[in-house]
Amino acid sequence: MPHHKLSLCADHYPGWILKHTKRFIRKYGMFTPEERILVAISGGKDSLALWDVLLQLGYQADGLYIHLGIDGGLAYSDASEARARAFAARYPQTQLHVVNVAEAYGAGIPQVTERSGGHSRPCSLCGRIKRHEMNRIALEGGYTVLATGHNLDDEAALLFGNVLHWKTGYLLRQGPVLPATEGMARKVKPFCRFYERETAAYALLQGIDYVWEECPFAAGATTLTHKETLLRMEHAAPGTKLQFYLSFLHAKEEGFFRATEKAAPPLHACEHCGQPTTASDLCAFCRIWERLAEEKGKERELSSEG
Ligand code: Q46
Ligand code: ZN
Repeated sequence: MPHHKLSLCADHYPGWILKHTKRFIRKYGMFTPEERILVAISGGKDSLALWDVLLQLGYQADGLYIHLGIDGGLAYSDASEARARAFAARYPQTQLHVVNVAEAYGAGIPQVTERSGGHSRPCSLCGRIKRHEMNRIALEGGYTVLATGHNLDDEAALLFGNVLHWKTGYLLRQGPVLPATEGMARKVKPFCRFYERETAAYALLQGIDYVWEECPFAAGATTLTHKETLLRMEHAAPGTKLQFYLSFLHAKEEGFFRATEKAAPPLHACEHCGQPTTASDLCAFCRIWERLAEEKGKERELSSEG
């Protein structure tokens, strides 16, 4: 780890990750040992490594896997679910919640995207669905905290994109902890200061079997371009990403980013699911399924006319 001027052997490396995760959890006030944590599991290295670390540290952490119905010739969602289930079997004291979107709501991400008639991109639909379901399971299960495995590479790329476009609203919300609001669980990112290769090394050393492939819809995403740019900068000057992110957090602490006087739009309970939304009737998640039902209805009409 040239950015820390530190080299560790396989015996000591996992302990280093545990020690620093615990330090970050305390430093940023993410949660206490008394709280119940729901870890969003994708089947990839970061989320499984995070679940492992939290359990090793003695936290009460359960997992949630959301099957998005993505195949892409790799049976991507099936393969990811299998890894999540195999990992959960290593810790009998924990629970893995599984939501299958197609079974629960009638269509997976590819079908929802197809029926949106090119109006919505898969990742934007997927993001809305995942956020809603994670929050739903957290609230229903009595979890006060929702933890995701975002690492430093993810956070630095997100920050880079937010800065490029000066998305001040997003910059205000970005950080290791997003506090709970009415109807929304607290969100935390305990791995936000670890490089991707550090979480991968932890997963490998712990013998965690994870999905190596990227989601087929990730290709061409702008965050990947930002990651490549940052990687080049990191090669030229090790520690660049860490410095970029930590300096941002420091600037936030100093009050560099402030909420504007403009009042935030009022929140209402969604008429269908009850989750908070700025819309007056349905939340963004319920609108996806309402539109899908309308499309299906139109198709039925057309086929009966034909
Ligand atoms: S799973 Fe979903 Fe990601 Fe796949 S469709 Fe896009 S958002 S790339 S983290
Ligand atoms: Zn809703």
